[in-house]
Amino acid sequence: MNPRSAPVARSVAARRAALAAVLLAFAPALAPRNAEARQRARRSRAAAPALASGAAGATAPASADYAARPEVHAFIDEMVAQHGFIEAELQAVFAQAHYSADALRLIAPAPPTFKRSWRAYRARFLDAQRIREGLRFWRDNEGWLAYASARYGVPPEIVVAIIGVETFYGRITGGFRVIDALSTLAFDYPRRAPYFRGELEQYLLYARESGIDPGSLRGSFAGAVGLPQFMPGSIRRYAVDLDGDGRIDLQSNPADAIGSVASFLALHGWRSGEPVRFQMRFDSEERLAPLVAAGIEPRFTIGELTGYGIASVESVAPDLPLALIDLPNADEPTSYYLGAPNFYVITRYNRSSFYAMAVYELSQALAAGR
Ligand SMILES: [Ca+2]
Repeated sequence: MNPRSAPVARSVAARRAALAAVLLAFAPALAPRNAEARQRARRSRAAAPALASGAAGATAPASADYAARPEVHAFIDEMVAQHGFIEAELQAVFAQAHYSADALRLIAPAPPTFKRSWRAYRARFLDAQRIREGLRFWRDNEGWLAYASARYGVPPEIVVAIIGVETFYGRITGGFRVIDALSTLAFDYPRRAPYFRGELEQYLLYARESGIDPGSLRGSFAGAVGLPQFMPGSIRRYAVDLDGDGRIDLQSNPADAIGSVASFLALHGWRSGEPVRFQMRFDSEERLAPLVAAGIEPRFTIGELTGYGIASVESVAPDLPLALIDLPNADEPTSYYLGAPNFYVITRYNRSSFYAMAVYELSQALAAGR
């Protein structure tokens, strides 16, 4: 992940080079966050008979007995050599790890024929119940939200909205054993095996540091944990003990979840007091194509965008870097916005413009409802 937005590229050559870098950065699949949204999307896709073979990228396991697999032995050897784990203890952990066909089905990418719709996605997260429960979560945790906001410079409504989109304020945190999900994705999902082997390593380290039985923790199909759905590597890098009780608890402690979301955004470059996005007008959709291709990393000033027939509806600081954000609506016209650096920061939490825009719009609905 590259947490910082690049300086504004001014020459065409520089833009092309930057574009190539952006495209490379986005080549991997979306970060497996936002368990609820992705599970819902997968369920709705799976409901269509033509899409039923969604796990086509998965391979059948060589053996569901992970402790007996040579690649698991090699992984254990690495953990012993690099981190001083005890071999017999890890053997016992993997003897208890189970292959999860559900994890593979849920993580499989959408088929290329799937038509994404921002309006349909938005409607799932901007409903009355999610707004009402978000206001309740805000009231119940007002002190911690104010404290985290002061400490990290991230507005409370953004933190509440992320927890709301991720897990409905902690109601849906995932029922997969993390060891099952990560073992399956590390050893039976070749497409992203290196990533999930890394997360499995982080998970074992996290469990050891925290005195947690690696077989006990539950999370999403991708191994994301707790109210904010942090992957194990993110827990170790970004999570904080906001209430100062000596342990980081993202599963049941809203204070630690709130502090950890704010910490994550701050460490990924959140700019305190700056906007997230702007509404815009444009002359012709054809002229927008190169800006769509340039990706979501903000690199154009409003002055440069004027050259593409774009005007912001709201006033924009002349030196603020912006990106064109395109949100397809299936067969209906695409929605377009100007994304500021803070929009890009939200996409570091989950690499999806739909996700970041839903978080922002929910945050605005929550702030308006206070
Ligand atoms: Ca704590």
